[in-house]
Amino acid sequence: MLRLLWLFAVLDAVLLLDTGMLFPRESSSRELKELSGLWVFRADKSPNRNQGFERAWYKSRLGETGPVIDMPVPASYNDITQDSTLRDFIGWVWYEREVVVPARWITDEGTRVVLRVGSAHYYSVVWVNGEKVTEHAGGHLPFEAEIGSLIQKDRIHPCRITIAVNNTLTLETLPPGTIQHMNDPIKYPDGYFVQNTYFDFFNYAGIHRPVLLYTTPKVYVDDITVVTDFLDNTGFVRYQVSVKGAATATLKVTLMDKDGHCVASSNEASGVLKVVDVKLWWPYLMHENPGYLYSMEVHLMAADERSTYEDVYALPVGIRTVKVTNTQFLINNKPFYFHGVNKHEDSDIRGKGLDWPLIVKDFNLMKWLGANSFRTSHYPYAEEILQMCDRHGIVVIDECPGVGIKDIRSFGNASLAHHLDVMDELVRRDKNHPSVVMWSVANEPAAEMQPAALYFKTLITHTKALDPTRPVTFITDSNYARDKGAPYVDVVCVNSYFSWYHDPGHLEVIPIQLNAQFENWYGKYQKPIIQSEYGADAVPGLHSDPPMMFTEEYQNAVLRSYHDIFDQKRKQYVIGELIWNFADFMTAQGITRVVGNKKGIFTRQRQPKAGAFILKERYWRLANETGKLPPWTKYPCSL
Ligand code: BDP
Repeated sequence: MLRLLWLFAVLDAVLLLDTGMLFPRESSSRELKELSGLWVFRADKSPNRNQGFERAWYKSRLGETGPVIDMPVPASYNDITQDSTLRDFIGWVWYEREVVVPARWITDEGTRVVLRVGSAHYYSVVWVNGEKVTEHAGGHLPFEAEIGSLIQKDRIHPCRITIAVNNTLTLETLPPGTIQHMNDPIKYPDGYFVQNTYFDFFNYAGIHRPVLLYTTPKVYVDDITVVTDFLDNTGFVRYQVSVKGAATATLKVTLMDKDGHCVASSNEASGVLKVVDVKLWWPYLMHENPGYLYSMEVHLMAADERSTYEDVYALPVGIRTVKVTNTQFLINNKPFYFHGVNKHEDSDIRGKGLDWPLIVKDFNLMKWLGANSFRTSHYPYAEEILQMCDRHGIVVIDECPGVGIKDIRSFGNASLAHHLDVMDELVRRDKNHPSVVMWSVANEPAAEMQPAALYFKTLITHTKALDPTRPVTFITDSNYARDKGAPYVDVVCVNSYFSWYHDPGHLEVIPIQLNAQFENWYGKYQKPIIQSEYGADAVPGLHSDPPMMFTEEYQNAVLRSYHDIFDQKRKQYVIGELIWNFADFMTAQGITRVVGNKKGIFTRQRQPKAGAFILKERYWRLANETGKLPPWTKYPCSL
């Protein structure tokens, strides 16, 4: 009973968000039209970058306003051409695509047509047939607009979608940045400016995730929230369905197992589904059948004087619990040790654009490595990736784009308000993923600054109120003065680069410094600790023995030395280790980066460096000790 009351209480909190952002799925009542492929593109290279707005480029075909080029969507635009001014462009770029919309979508008055952008960096304005339909601040997260009435106005021509995207970062965006104007005529051309950022990845821009049109009936399932629990063999799925378009509707909610058998059902908009002989959602390498998903099928029926409406939406549901004690991270009440990676959405040519071959390759590599988890450093990843995690049992620390918050002016009210909005959007999008076990509100902010204490207290408290079912963390570096968020988090996540940024070349300092790091943080906060980043750059093919910085041997030595201390502390309160980084990735140009960051254990093209084999051996050994290997794995023969 207490358990059910708790489920009710937390669900109400999750529902603080009032409009849904369900992933668009086809069903018997919903159609979908992907607009991936070639779009028409033009960068606004006018001195003030504002010509597109001054001359209203959205009013006619983009090709009529000036020279245009082909641009793939989804993809970053930066690496598509040979033009360095486009690679390094700052300002507005314009995308356009004409779409033939099925006649029925237009003539059927009971149909809603929605335009959805998976993500665009960073500020977007969208027009349909020359009329503005929405704008959105921030990359990495989806936004939508209902466009049915606009496409009805012009039934003859194809529907013209124009999206202007601006990658300029300010002190109040996430991540923050500044524009610096260089006014010295002896050094710089007239009107010269640069974008300064305080994070270590290339500031890719463009439309990064699929754009699509989808339909729902006029009365539709707007959102679903699930919170799960279990007791002995019984699973509980507390759910809430929110309906839009009518005051009343009849609902039928059915939970199906993997074989399509109904295991529980209800006719209420909210309630608890009881699942006997529950199959829990388990992480990869913790159970022989990881990533078990039920399907919650919501069937809505409604009627008004004109018509009847029927909507069907199927949500994958994994039943699992997450809890944190002061020394452990528990999934389904069993200790879970994160042996995983930090990633980036980053690859040759497409930059941060969603790319299925890359996604599947990365999952294969993570499984090969024996990784059971990753952190979405340093921003929310595509929903398609989280769906893969749900299905494969890869555990996720879901991070918002609060990276590079280094300037005191980025702790002001406007920044905080935006940061809270972004957390709202992130939780709304990802709340139902069983793979997501923790929220990360920021990476390495300059939290020693005085306003940071209140900023992070507000941010973390807000996030916990949004979702009391998941722990919250923020990622700190090894500087203890930056602990302002630590009193409020559930898990302390620390990044450190001993023998790299501190005492470069001195491998011998790692044991003493890493040991002190753990003892200090645990001593002060008595919270479990994840080593959320550690590593060293290795230029593939560069060798030296004794090891020197930037060689594969040095990267190996750093990993081994960290691992020795992890092995001592994981018996106590260290609950995870995430290598920085899974793969090499592109950064801004600078004197510490040789065509990008080389801390990957895989190259950017996903080939292993020597360090990958060290990690692979370790992760499989850890899995053998702490988890349960699925029957199909052949450890240790697979090493
Ligand atoms: C860490 C940052 C990460 C960087 C890494 C590095 O969190 O984004 O890429 O350092 O310098 O402090 O390699």
